[in-house]
Parts: sequence; structure tokens; C-alpha cells
Amino acid sequence: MKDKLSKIKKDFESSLKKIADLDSLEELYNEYFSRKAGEMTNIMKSLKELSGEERKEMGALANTIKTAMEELFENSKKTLENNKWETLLETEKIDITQAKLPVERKGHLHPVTLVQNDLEDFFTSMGFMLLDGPELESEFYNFEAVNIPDDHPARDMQDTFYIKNRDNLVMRTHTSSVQVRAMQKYGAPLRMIVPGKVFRNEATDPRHEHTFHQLEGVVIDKNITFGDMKGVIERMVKHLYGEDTQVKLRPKFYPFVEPGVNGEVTCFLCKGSGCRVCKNTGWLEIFGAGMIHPNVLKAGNIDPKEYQGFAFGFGLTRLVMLKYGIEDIRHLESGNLKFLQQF
Ligand code: FA5
Repeated sequence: MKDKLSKIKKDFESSLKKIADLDSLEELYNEYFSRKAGEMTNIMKSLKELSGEERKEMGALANTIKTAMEELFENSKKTLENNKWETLLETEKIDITQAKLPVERKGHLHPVTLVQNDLEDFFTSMGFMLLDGPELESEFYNFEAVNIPDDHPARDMQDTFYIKNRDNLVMRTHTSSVQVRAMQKYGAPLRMIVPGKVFRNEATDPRHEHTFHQLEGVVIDKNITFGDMKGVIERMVKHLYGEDTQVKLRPKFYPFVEPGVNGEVTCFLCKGSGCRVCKNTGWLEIFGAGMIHPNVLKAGNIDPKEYQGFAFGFGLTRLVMLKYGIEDIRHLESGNLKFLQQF
């Protein structure tokens, strides 16, 4: 048993020298001292099988060796723990003198939101209210209220998404759907804008999307003229694109205005010489506008003999294309990060 005890101690010492971390040290300890199967534990248990004198002598020796081994274990544990903290201090060291690292951009506003925010500031600073309206709209507010009755050919100008089994609901085709809602709620005088998403059953191309944004504007008061409308629109366009931007107005029929116009600006891509974005015209249509039709004022419970007004509807998405030189409208709703990260 003497030989066995001194071999155990030697083996323990040489294994201890190879240990480099606390987990392996714990494993080694269990090999020798675990209650069930540790080598040293087994020796201690076997002492009771020895006879009187031998048990006493081997008991004393086994205890001395056990204590020595436990001391060696404790010393190694302390050394490894110290090493662990030193390593941690070294690896987790913070160099407070290091220059600030660039912060990765996690996200940002969509270009349509950027232009929308800018225009909301512009119009609210001129006293316009900022309004919202439902995207799933009644046929009444989308069409009838703005003077487009059921059988009117103008319904074909805006190819509509109808809702299955709901005869009276459509995805709004324009933000003009909020005109009469606002008149009914706030009456006259009225100055408001409505930015929002609209939907049309369109074959898409570089200028046309099925889902795009518009920005509606309405001003109703006494003695409002076509000149006031032109002034507001020109101010807005110059605010967005600079003082020398030219706007071209051309007569256009919209059932909810009389007279009505559409407005174009020089194509941003070809600068007027003609390209695929402007369909070789050199101009890009960005809005419709006009003096509000008396029937629309009446639908909004406003007396057309007392009040006049103008309304305009900008293709907000087209404004964004012009602002950033985007050659294809379909990029904007594509969710393509490579495209979006440029803004
Ligand atoms: C209208 O939607 C009228 N509600 C505008 C209006 C308001 C006229 C108030 C008079 C008074 P229009 O269908 O022309 O009009 O669309 C207005 C603008 O939206 C267009 O000038 C164009 O810039 C944009 N637009 C129209 N269709 C699309 C489309 N499919 N994709 C992207 N932009 C479009």
C-alpha cells in the first residue's frame, strides 16, 4: 500500500504540471477525490480492511499524502485563477485614448419619407393643416364626391383595384379622396395637404407604379384665384429644386376642377432633349391642379357662391425621382438595400 500511495502522489504531481486551465484541474481533482470513484477516495475506503497496527500506520501515511495532494491542488487553483484574471484584464483592456471608430448606420429614412417630411414642413409653415385619410376608401369619396359619377368615362383614367365582395370599397386611386372628407369636417376657409399612398391597376414602366405616393393640397377661401394656385405651386417646386426651375402648365380635364391643368418640369435625366424616362418629350408630368369644381364644394357642404378654391395633386414619388435623379420608379418600392443605402 505504501508503494501504491507514493505512485498516486507522483502521478498526481506530474498530471498537475500539465494542467493549464481550471476546468481540467477540476477534472483531475475528481479523478482522485470524487466521492464515488476517486483513486484516493478508494484508498481511504480500503483502509478499513487492514488489520489494527497496519491500519494505523497506513491511515496516518494516507492522510499525510492526501493533505499534501490537496495543498498542491489548492496552490494550482490559486495560480490558475490569478492567470485567468490577468488574461481577462489583458484581452478586455479598453484603450481610452483610441480615436472614435465610425458608427455603422443601422437604418435611415426612405427617400419618399425624406421629401414628404420636407414638404410637410414647407406647407405647415404656410399655415396648411396636415391631414390623413383611409387607403381603403369608399367609392363615394374616391369618385362621386369629386364629381366622377359611376358611368363617367373619367373613371377609366384611373384604373382601379376593387375589393372582392365589397361593392362600395376601392383602394384609393388618388389623395383627392380626402378633399370632401376634409371639407365636411372643417368647412371653409380651409388650407390643407394630404400626403399618402395611392393604388392603380397599372402596367408598370420607368415612370408608372401600381403603388405610389401623392401629395394633395386644397385651399378654399373668399377671392381665391388661379394666380394664387400658380404662385403656391411655383414656390413649392422652387423650394424643392432651386430658384431657376421652370414649371409648364397645360390645360387638362379633371372632373373635379374647372379649369384644370397638368404641370410638368424639365426632365431631370435628359435635361429636356428627350429620353425613355420622359418618353422623348423632354418634360415630366408631376402634378394635376385646378380651381375646385362647384359640385365638389357642394358635396363638402360649402357654398360655391361664397367660397372658391384650388386643389393640386403632386405625384410625390415623381418628385422624389426628380430630386435624386432616379431613372426608374420601380426601384423605390423594390426593397433593394443596395439602392436604398444611397440615401
Ligand atoms: C390625379 O390623381 C388627380 N387627383 C390630381 C389632381 C388633384 C388634379 C387635385 C386636380 C386637382 P393624375 O392621375 O394625373 O391626377 O395623377 C397626379 C400625378 O400623380 C401625376 O402628375 C403623376 O406625377 C403621378 N402619377 C400618376 N400615375 C402615376 C403612376 N402610375 N406612378 C407614379 N406616379 C403617378
